[in-house]
Amino acid sequence: MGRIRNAAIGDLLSGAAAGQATEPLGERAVMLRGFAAAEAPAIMEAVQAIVAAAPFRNMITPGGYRMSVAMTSCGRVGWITDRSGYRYSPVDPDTGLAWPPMPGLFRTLAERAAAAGGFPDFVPDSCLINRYEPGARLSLHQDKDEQDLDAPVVSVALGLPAMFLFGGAERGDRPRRIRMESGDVAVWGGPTRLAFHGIDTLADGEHSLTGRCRINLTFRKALS
Ligand code: MD3
Ligand code: FE
Repeated sequence: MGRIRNAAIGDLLSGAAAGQATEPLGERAVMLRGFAAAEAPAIMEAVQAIVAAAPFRNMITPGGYRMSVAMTSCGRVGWITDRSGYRYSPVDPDTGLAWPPMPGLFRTLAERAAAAGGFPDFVPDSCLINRYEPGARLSLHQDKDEQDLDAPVVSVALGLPAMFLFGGAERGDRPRRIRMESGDVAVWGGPTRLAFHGIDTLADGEHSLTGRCRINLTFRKALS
């Protein structure tokens, strides 16, 4: 059976019936295995177009460290960090221009995933695009720069696999290690929205979709 026919069946059936595993991660948080697999090549093409207008860059933390993860954004605002702090900005500080608009493909994927995870009203206004090369990592942190913490975060993994570190409400809570693979989508809401989390050092490898890197999209409602 061809790729197009499989995608059509995937559109008609709900996750479980389509053979996609749904794993609970916490209260109001789920992992949708393979939810974005069929769309992954189209997502990567859209990422390339965004990166042509708003290149990946390794930003500086308020503490003065250069992040090993390279980032860019699309949507009404993008997440940035520099010596003065973390925040959302309507302008890309590297180009002085508005961030590229969020592609319809991105928005509908994020909204479908949020609905499948129990958040039917989610409308993202920002998509942070992270690029991990081998050796890059993201240390444990909370996402709390958004104005609306009742909205979930939807994350989409592409390319090389990574170990997601999923901690608790306190930085010192020992994190669980959850492998994320290309096409996996996670929805983080409710009390889990403020859990500490990070990505362990990316192992070297090669992926047919992305080459020698991992790309992660996180969709947020940053503005109220
Ligand atoms: C759990 N990104 O950009 S996405 C980030 O793979 C970030 O690039 C990671 O953490 C990445 O801030 C992980 C998964 C994720 C995103 C937000 C969360 C997990 C979350 C918010 C609360 C709890
Ligand atoms: Fe985060």
